[in-house]
Parts: sequence; C-alpha cells; structure tokens
Amino acid sequence: MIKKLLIANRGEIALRIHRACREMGIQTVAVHSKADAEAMHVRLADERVCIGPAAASKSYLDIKSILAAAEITGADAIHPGYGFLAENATFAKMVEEHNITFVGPHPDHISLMGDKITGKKTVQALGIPVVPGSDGAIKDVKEALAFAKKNGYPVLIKATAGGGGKGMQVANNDTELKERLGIAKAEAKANFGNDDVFIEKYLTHPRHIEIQILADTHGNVLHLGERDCSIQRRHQKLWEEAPSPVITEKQRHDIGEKVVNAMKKLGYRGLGTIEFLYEDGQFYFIEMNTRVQVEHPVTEMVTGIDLVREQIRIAAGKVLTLQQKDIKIRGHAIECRINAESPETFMPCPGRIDFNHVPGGLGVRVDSAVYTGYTIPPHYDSLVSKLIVHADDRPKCLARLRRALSEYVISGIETTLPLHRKLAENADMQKGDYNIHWLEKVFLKGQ
Ligand code: MV4
Repeated sequence: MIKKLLIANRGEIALRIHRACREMGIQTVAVHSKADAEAMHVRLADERVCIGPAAASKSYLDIKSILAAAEITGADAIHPGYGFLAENATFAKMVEEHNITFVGPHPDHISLMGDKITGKKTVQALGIPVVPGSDGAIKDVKEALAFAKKNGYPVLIKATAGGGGKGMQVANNDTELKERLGIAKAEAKANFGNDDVFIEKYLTHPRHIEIQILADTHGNVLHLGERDCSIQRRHQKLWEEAPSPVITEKQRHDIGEKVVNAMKKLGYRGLGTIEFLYEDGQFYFIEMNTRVQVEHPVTEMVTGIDLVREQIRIAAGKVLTLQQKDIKIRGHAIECRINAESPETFMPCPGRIDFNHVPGGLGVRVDSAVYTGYTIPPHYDSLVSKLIVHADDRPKCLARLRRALSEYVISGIETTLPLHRKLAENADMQKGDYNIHWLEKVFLKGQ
C-alpha cells in the first residue's frame, strides 16, 4: 500500500486529498508556492516543501521541482488533483519512470483523450454514441462544405487539441463555414500549436450531462450515475447536480452500461468522466476527462462512495470491493461553486477574508480551504468554496440549499454567494428547466 503521498495541487482539492489520506493512514506531503505558505492543506500535511514562486508555471506546473520534492521526502505516490498537471501525460509518465505511483490513469489513456479526434473515434468504435461529425481532421474547405450539405446547418468547428470550449466556431451557412474554418485553424495553431480541426453537427439546446466511472487494474469497471453540469458561464461550471432532473432510471442504466463496456474494452484504470451533450432524449459524447473533477462531491453524496479514497486504492492495485448492483442513487445533491468574484461582472476579487461562517446541519457539506483571516492570492483560480447539499429528493434539496446559503457568510471579499441565492429561488431552476445556454441567455440577461 501507499505510505506517503505527495499532493501536487493547492486549495480545496489539496485539502480533499489530504483528508482521504489521513483516513487511510497515508502520510501526506504538501508542495506549495511562496504565495501558499499559509494555506490550510500545507498546515495540515505531515510534511511541506516550497517548490517555487507564486506563478503556477514556476511552482505547481514545474515537473522537475515536484519530482525533486517527491525524491527528497520519499513519497511513493503523487496525486495531481484537477487542473495543473492532472491531464499532462508527460508528467504521469515521468512520475512512473521515477518508480512513484501516479494516482491516475495510464499516461497513454491521458494522451488518447487529450486528442479530441482520437478520443472520439476510439469511444465511438467501443459503442458510445457520438455527435455526427467529420471523419477525423478536415483536410480542406470542400470536405467541410460536403459535410454541411449532407448533415445540414448549423455546424460547429472544433480544434482537435482543444477542449473546454477553446477554439470553437459555429457556422450557419456556406459563407460562414468557409470564413470560420480559416479562423478556427489559425486560433487552434496559436493556442495549441496544432491546427487540426474537425466539424460536427451543432446541437442548439443541449444539457451537459456526464457519467462518473471507476475502474480498477483487474478489469472491474463501475458507473456511478450522472451529473448535470449545464449551469455554466463561459465554460466555467457554477452549479452541478446529481441525479439530472431529466434522466430516467432506464436512461441511466443504458448509457451507464455502454460506458462501462467501452471502458472495459479500453482497459482504462482510475476515475474517469465521460462527458455528453444531451438533447431531445439522446446522448452524444463530447470528451472524456481522465481526472477527479471539481464536482465529484455530488456523486459522493448520492452514492455514499468516497471517490478519492477509491482512486488511491485503485492506484495501489487494490480490487474494487463494490459491484454494479451495490451502486444505488439515493436522494439528490447540488453543488454551488462559490468564487471570489463579483456576482454581477464575474471580475475576480482576491483579498483577505475578514469573516468566514460556514453553514452546517444535516445534509450540508462545505469543501473549502479558506478560513477567517486567510488572504486569497491573486495568482490562481477564484474558487473559494464548494457548498454541497444532500436531501431525499430535489425539492427538499433545494429547500436545504436555500437554508444553507442563508447561513453562509464570507466577508471582506466579493463572492458569487448572492448569485447562488437567486438561482436557488428561480422558477426555471426549481423545475429543472434549463440547458447549457440558460444561465447566460436567460437568467443573466434578466438580471
Ligand atoms: C458542442 C456543442 C454543440 N454541438 N458540440 C463546449 C466545450 C466542449 N467540451 C464542447 N462544447 C460544446 N460542444 C456540438 N456538436 C456545444 C458545446 C458547448 C458547451 C458544452 C458543454 C458545456 C457548456 C457549453 C457551452 C457552450 C458550448
């Protein structure tokens, strides 16, 4: 078993990983930048190593410094969390070459899913439904026009090295397609150093629904149901829930089975999320994430499974003790991402938290690494806290969420708490009547 684990991350996820390790009897090593010397996960870890200055490129993204910290402390595993190096195949490979356990998938599976065309082709061949699209990279304008003629407009141009929405272009007719193909290729080249693009039929009103899976190194794969992550702004999720308000037991079973069979054939290991767009009753694969996700707690609340613990057990070569029949979706969970941002303009507002009062009580969980007197550094993302609420059904969960949000006080900085209070009161939200465009096009327009 793993004895000492290095946490190659910061903030709430570093603390989340530390907590799982503490409960498992695993020693922890926190690595931190100069800006994070006072961080909670650093205070709680068994050992700490300063790996560089505030800039992430010189600390949390510095592979050599992190590997040196692991060598010095004798860590036998590294957990990358999310963001930073979590989906960097080179890092995963280097960790393993140093005979350190990488808490994550095989590096080849990280690369495979990092390339959107290869990822899509692979899962399609394994029986997962995908969005109708070009057969691989678009060679020329003629090929793009032919696809649009056959499938109809609108179409969406995507960068193969993209993901998370970067470098996408919608085209509504031939003129736009000719024009935007060039723009998309230039943007892809500038952003990712790879100008390959592919095209898909553009779904106009989908929900973003993702399936959580868990795979051990002995061929066992489980799915833990879905999360609905449609409430987003500029590709940043704000609110996630499980189960989705629109998915039936049968749909969950059917898509779960497809995903599990595909992952078994692929020989995938670790935690994974298969992202889909869901429109008019159909699922369409968009991409796969090969890491623990920010929104993993909603799945933990409805299944009772500690995902980070399972992730570490899998990395240690343990067999999953659960079977698919043991996985039951119980009640409903909602997560609100509370950011240090203006609730109106979404401008980041780092600074000192003068007072931090977190809600509690039955079914209320707060995953956060901040405290009264803590100063949020300006160098990293603005996530301050995740408020996760669980109850027997969705209406009770919303009532509990409104109650918890009314207790929550974070002063000294601006946060998105007021936005979440309005969302939890909103009629469309109460009906579960929303898609990926609802927040920006309906809710925020009406504010
Ligand atoms: C799409 C789409 C509509 N049709 N693909 C955005 C991020 C990337 N993962 C895929 N994305 C989309 N792909 C087709 N064929 C709409 C989006 C999209 C989106 C997807 C999920 C969550 C938020 C989104 C916001 C805008 C666009």
